[in-house]
Amino acid sequence: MPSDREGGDFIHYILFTLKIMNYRKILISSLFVNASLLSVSAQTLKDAYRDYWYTGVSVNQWEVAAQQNAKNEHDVTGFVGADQTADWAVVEKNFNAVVAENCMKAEVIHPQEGVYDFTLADQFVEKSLAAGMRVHGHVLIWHSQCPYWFHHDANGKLVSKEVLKKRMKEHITTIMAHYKGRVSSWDVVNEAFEDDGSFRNSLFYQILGEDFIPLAFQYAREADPTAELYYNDFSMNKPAKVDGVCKFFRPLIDKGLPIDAIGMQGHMILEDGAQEIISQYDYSIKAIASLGVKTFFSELDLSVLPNPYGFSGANVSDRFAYRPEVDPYKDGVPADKQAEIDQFWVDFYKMLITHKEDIIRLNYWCVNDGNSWKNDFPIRGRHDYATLVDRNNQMKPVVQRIIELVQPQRSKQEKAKKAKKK
Ligand code: 9MR
Repeated sequence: MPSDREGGDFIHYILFTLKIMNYRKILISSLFVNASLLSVSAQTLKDAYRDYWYTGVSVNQWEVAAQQNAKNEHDVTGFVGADQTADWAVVEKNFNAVVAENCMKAEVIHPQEGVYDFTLADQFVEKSLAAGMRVHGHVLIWHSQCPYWFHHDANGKLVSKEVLKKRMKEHITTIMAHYKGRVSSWDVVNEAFEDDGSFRNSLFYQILGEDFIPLAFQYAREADPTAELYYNDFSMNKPAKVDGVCKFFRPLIDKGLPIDAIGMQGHMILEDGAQEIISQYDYSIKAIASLGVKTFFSELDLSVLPNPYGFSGANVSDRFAYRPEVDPYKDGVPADKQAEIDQFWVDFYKMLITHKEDIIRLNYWCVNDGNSWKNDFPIRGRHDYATLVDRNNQMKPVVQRIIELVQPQRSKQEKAKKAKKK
């Protein structure tokens, strides 16, 4: 029998042991909680939506490789790029598909007749494939960033139908053959329509009429029968535009046009009205799906800045003058505005989720707010917040809310409670 003192010590010992056990329990459960919280917050956009669609992003040449040589010091628009290779970690971690922002456009890759320069595009494709990403090709036939030689003869006259067909076929075949088996899908034709649904009066249209579109798809299918082939345009939230595009493609698709999807760029402007944008895209997705092809968003971003000129679309030639009043968030976005932006993304994703079966890919345009083209378009030198990644390469908090939309797991609080009880 232990003495009183011994008995007291014994009780202390028991209490002490229980306490330790309790601490251990708390420690173990808190480790458990932290681990589960970690696993929730470590979830990435690409992983959360893996069973829904590809989550992609465009990358520029300075994100792919630090450019040393003078030839690559500026892009085709004169923008001087600094070394942005640090962005690549964000790309690899959060996205599983990529597209080149500029270096696969005709002006870069095929600057003169018969002269191809795959230098930048090859760097981009090799690095992306090595990182296990799906590579999308942008773009084969597009009126913009298309070199002068493509449509003109030596005397500066527009070429004949036959010459343009030959040039288109050679251009498409050479580029697609070069990337056969490596580039999974292509924007075969880009931006052939105006916002009212009529044809854009591009040089392709002036020379070949609307035939340039089915011809391009035919050449592309012949060049690489394994690649997916897409049409792609901006302002596809506008009913008149999507209706015009669908009206043109429906009979062609019915007759067997080799096309896999019709894409929407998705350059959005918050000032247009969150609910309006969302319900318009809801309509557009249904309209495209009714043709029997898939859809995708190829260039998603959301401008949160004022739109005093009532601008819409993504015509790169549209520019307006800078005024301080149109650049209100130089030092950051106020909390109420941020809440509105976040709610937009959540509601937009909720709508997209209902169309899971029809969407191939959600592709963001530019990796982060800092290098987004929206800072310079349509007004140069503004501070926009158009992407889901901030200027320090951090995913914004709203991304976690977007992830939780498709996470069937319990909420963090429920998880923590359960773990405590164990
Ligand atoms: O983001 C691209 C920007 O760096 C270029 O200066 C611009 C030149 O045309 O093209 C931008 O990308 C466009 C894309 O290729 C097609 N849709 C509209 C995009 C924004 O203009």
